[in-house]
Amino acid sequence: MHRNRYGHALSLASCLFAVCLFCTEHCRAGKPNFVLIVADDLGYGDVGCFGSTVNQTPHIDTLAAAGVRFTDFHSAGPMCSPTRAAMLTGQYQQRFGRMFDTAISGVLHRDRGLPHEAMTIAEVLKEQGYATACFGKWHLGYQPPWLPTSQGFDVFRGLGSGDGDFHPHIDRSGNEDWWHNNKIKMESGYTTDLLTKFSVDFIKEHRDQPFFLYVPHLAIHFPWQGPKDPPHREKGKSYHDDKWGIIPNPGNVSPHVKAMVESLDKSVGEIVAALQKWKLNRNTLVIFTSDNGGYLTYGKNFRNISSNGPLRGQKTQLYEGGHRVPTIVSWPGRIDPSPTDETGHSTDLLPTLAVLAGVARDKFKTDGVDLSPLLFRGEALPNRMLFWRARSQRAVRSGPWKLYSNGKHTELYNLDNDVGEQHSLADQEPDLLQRLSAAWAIWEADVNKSAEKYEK
Ligand SMILES: [Ca+2]
Repeated sequence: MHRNRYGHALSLASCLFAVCLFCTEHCRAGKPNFVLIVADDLGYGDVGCFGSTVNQTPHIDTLAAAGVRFTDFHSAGPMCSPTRAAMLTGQYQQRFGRMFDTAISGVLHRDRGLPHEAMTIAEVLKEQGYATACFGKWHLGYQPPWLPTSQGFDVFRGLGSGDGDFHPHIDRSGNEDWWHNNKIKMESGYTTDLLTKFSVDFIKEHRDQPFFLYVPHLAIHFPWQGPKDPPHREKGKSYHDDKWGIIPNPGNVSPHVKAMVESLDKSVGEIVAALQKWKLNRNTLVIFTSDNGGYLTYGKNFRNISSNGPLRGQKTQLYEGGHRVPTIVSWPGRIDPSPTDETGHSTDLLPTLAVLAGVARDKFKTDGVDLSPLLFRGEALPNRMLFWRARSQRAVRSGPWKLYSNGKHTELYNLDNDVGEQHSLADQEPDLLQRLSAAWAIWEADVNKSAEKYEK
């Protein structure tokens, strides 16, 4: 399973000297920029470099070819808000309360959000002098004071909710949902294109200082609308029971998703081109990932939506299809191009960026690990267990082993030879099953203790 790791290490050896020299020079000269592009509901098999034969994604494929393509990277949750909370704080989202076991609701949680004392990547980097921007879907709070400007971002443009219409930017409750910092500022344009324009402008404006650009795209979340699909929602109407867009053939959503994926790919290309135009690409780490797996089906009618490749399950589930996500880390000239099968996790991003920005390890909390030794030297990541909880579902990962439970029965898979989770070995490996279950219980007690103050 680890052949890539060692191959990666060997190929890096020849340029280690250059990297070290760079680090020395770099630390004198300044700090790297970070661009974190997060697709929404993008399945493991939705882009070309991860096996899609339906969607054309030349720019994402080029990014992958020039960087490290993670074949075993995992979102911290199988839905939007949970992963975003973990990714931005570097901690398991369950530490902030059970509200983050699932997507936060525009009906139930309108006056709540990610706790203000949670330290985000933006806050960590802002203390290092970074300019910070969030252009996209927040979904960690629906309105002030729960928007990105309260979590370390200098500027926020985009959606507070989880699924605005891609054209009129109306959320599923019928509210206008297009913000500029803490005020609604409606703008016309296709969501993906607007976010791209903001990103390209931000790069230009901040080209002379270190920046953290967070681009949490709405694509490819529903409403399933490509750039040429019609608007769906009107202000003042509720779309809780009719939220997916205008789909003439619900049995085949794929053409709409294809248009969304290809628009997303164009956005990645334009952001990378802006970095190249301003000669920032060799001083910028670009991360591309997804917040959870794709939907294959939705409700009774919608079929043929996303692809999770060979993986079982889909968004909302703790089978691999719900949380193994296409992830790429690129830094031309600094990171050796290579795929890796090392196991990464949403919580790894904060420690990685913090360390690269020169933050002392005792200055931030994290449940993740710094990916730098893997990215720059091809070293294996430390052995660890990873844990998931989504309401009654739970999962544990340790090496190749994956425990899955839906609250009623428990399954055990060896992902090295059964990535599709088809053959449970729970009966053959009772001791291992018990060990993983016990570890999960210890983990849950730990995160629940952290969450106590938020559950009152
Ligand atoms: Ca999502």
